[in-house]
Amino acid sequence: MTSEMRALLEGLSKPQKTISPKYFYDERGSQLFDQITDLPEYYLTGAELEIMRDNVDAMAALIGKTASLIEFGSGSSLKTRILLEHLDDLAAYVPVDISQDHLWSSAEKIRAEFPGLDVLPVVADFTQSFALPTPDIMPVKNVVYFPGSTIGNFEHDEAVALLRVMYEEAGENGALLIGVDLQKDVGIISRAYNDSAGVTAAFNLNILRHLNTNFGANFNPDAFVHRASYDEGEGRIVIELVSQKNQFFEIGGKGFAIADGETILTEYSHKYTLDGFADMVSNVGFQVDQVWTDPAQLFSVQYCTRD
Ligand code: AVJ
Repeated sequence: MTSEMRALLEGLSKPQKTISPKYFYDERGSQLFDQITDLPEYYLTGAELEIMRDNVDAMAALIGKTASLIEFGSGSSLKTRILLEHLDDLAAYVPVDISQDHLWSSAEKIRAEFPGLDVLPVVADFTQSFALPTPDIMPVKNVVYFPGSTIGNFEHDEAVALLRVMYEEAGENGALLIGVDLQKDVGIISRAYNDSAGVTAAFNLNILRHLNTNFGANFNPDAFVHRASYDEGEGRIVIELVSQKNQFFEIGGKGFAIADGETILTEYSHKYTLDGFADMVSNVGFQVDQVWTDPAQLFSVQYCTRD
């Protein structure tokens, strides 16, 4: 049995059955996520893009000349392009992703769009430290870029562990540029994960189809419904699949029972206060130097340096 299957079975064997959000992103799931980012209720992407467009000159000034930009993720987003367009003297651009196919195809696109940019993709699981490539030009500093509020998927301890990896990869006089979704009116947050077109529900249910197709599971997706609820105490959206009856499923040669109303947890999406986020990064030795928000203060992009 692969270690991946072992981890899947472990998650489904917990009292709170769990499937990692990384299983959202098969081909169909990635398409559905793209649709989510265009939904009127899903404010995150629009707000972050607005922040990037309005403040990219200030960001470029802080990043400075001859830096190496290390993106945690494959770098296929428009946000990355906005940044690269305004950083014309990078020593290198280093996208880091576990999925080699996705990483290489998006690196090729970036190379075609930015001739002269030294694009050095690294295949790695960025939750563990990894070796950085050596660009032809010696970087003045490393700036880790982590857009999209993906930090929100991680529980507090895991988020701190990931920030510690970023701190190490940034190195001396390095920095972190990170997108962080903010706490706000619960109705706004809740609607972003319960859209009226049902795209988020389809995205959530697709995780079961993905496990059926690629991991030999036999879930009945029609017997589950999407639920996204905001936990005010924890400051996070909890995304689950709710079983609509007592039923069984199998995966990796193991059988599971799930009761009517019982859930499978598929994702957390943490929302931060500015103070809460500053506190968290200070645990690993970062300090927040600059915070940009959209006018409605829905979302933030933050520049942190090693103190
Ligand atoms: C890509 C993790 C930032 O938490 O908002 C969107 C994923 N899940 N709708 C988020 C997601 C459901 C998204 N992140």
